[in-house]
Order: sequence, then structure tokens, then C-alpha cells
Amino acid sequence: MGEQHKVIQWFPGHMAKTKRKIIESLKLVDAVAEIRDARIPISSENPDILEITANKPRIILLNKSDLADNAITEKWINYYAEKGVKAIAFDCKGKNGIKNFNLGLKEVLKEKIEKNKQKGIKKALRIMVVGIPNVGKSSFINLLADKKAKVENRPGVTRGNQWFSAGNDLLLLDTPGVLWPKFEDETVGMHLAFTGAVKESILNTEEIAFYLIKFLLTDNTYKEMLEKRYSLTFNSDDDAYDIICRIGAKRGMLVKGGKTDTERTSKMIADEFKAGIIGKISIEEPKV
Ligand SMILES: Nc1nc2c(ncn2[C@@H]2O[C@H](COP(=O)(O)OP(=O)(O)OP(=O)(O)O)[C@@H](O)[C@H]2O)c(=O)[nH]1
Ligand SMILES: [Mg+2]
Repeated sequence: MGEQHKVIQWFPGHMAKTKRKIIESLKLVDAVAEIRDARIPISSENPDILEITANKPRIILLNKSDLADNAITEKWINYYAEKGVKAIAFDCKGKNGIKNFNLGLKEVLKEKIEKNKQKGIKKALRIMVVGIPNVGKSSFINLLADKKAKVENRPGVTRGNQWFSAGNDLLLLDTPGVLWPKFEDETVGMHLAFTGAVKESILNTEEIAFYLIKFLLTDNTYKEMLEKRYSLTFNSDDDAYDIICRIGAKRGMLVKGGKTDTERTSKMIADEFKAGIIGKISIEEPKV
């Protein structure tokens, strides 16, 4: 992906403010629930968040696991476990994750819970929910909370910190997404675009679809998913742009003169990937 050497910068002013607010609120919470996208656990980890929340007990939720390759999500959980980090698979569409989350939280807050018990303190545990934009922080809160947070499929929906109670035992703090200030590594930027963590207007849609297809061709199973979705056959060394043209032609997405409307086709491919329509696909795997 190193053809162009641009450093992608997208650090809107409100993100600096968000960071400050997170730091201010940290003293109020017992633990941090960090939401990541199960398809891209590396690129959806914000080193800034990690640094400012480093002293708090932490549980990582690999969210949107319904869109990821289950076997790879499992690998990630083991990878983190080996590092002594508690991570669980989660998805806000099913309800199965909640039990795991509660168990995981008890594990990371064992000392605190013990202490409270000894002192006879019956206080709700306070959890700050953090993560990059659009990973499902508010959706996660909505699964547990008594009142609902605003959720939309675009980055930047939550604007300020807001508390939500979840029964008597839990208080959850919703926070706006914080993105890395810049990416030296273009791959990170591209992976964030594949999954919808960055606004589409920031990157060129055709470029996103091009690299997405290039990635899918590197794995035979993913290549087959692409073939099945668009009823075409591809070779792993086919040109990705060519594939976009063929998919568009197949779907009748044409412009005057009979050429493929590559812009529209690219958007369709990117949208279908994001929605999991092409298949359960993980973009990042742990390096062992
Ligand atoms: N398939 C799937 N979609 C999810 C899941 N969790 C959240 N979403 C969708 O992802 C989109 C973003 O969800 P939000 O909860 O608004 O994300 P957020 O992290 O609060 O986003 P910001 O407030 O913009 O930072 C919405 O369209 C959700 O429906 C999940 O586990 N699986
Ligand atoms: Mg939100």
C-alpha cells in the first residue's frame, strides 16, 4: 500500500477536547471498557487512549464480532490473554456477549469488588466506555442501560460524555470516539476506512474499494466470498481495478458509453463489506 506517501491527517478540533474530557472523567471511574472493531483490533486501538487510561483496570470488547471471522477473533482473545489483557468477543446485535462482559468485568475489578464488600459499600461500578469513532460504544451502552444513547452508522455521533445507569450495579460513561491524530502507516488509515471508522469524504471511495479487493484476493476463502457475492470468478493476481469494473458491469452500473460507473460500484462494494454482506471477514490477524 506504499505507492503514495501521504500522511493521512484527520484530527478535528473536537477530538482534542474529547481527550481532555476523558482525562478529567478518569478519576470518576473504576474501569475502562475499550471497544474495538473485531475485524481490525490493531487499527482500532488508539495509542492515545491506551496511554491516558493506562492506570485503570481494562476490558477490551472486540465488538462487531458478528461481522468478523470467528476463528480469528478467537485467536485475538488468546493473543491478549497471553499478554495478561482481558479481551472478549462481543456484538451488539446478539445478546450473548453481556454475560461474558459481566464475568470479564468481575475479573478485572476483582480487588475493587472485594474491597467494597469488606467495607460494606454498595456502590455501582463506574465504567468508562472508550474507543475510536463508530465502533459501537453507544450501541454497547444501549444493550445494558435503562435509557438509550444515540446510535448511527457514521463516525462522530456521540458529542460529549454522558452517564447511563444500568440497573443498580453499573454506571456507564459514554464518550465520543477518539481517532489517532495521524497515521504514519497508510494501511491503518485504509483499514479504518474499510470498517467505517473514518468519514467517507476523507478518502477516495475507489481507492478504498481497490485496496479492499486487493486484500480479499490475498485469502482464498475471502476471494471465494467475493466471487459468490457477485457471481463472478477471479484469480488472486487479477487487477483490483479490473475487478471493480467487472462487478459494476455485472450489476449494470454503467455510465454513458457503456463503461462501468466505478465510483458507484466502489461505493456499493465498500458499503456491502461494511455491512457484512460479502461475508464474515477479519482484516487483521495477530502476528505469532
Ligand atoms: N453488525 C454490527 N453492527 C454494530 C455493532 N455494534 C454497533 N453496530 C453499528 O455500528 C454503527 C455505530 O454504532 P454506535 O454505537 O453509534 O458507535 P459509537 O462508537 O458510539 O460511534 P461514535 O459515537 O460516532 O463514536 C451503528 O450503525 C450500529 O448499529 C455490532 O456488534 N455488530
Ligand atoms: Mg456514540
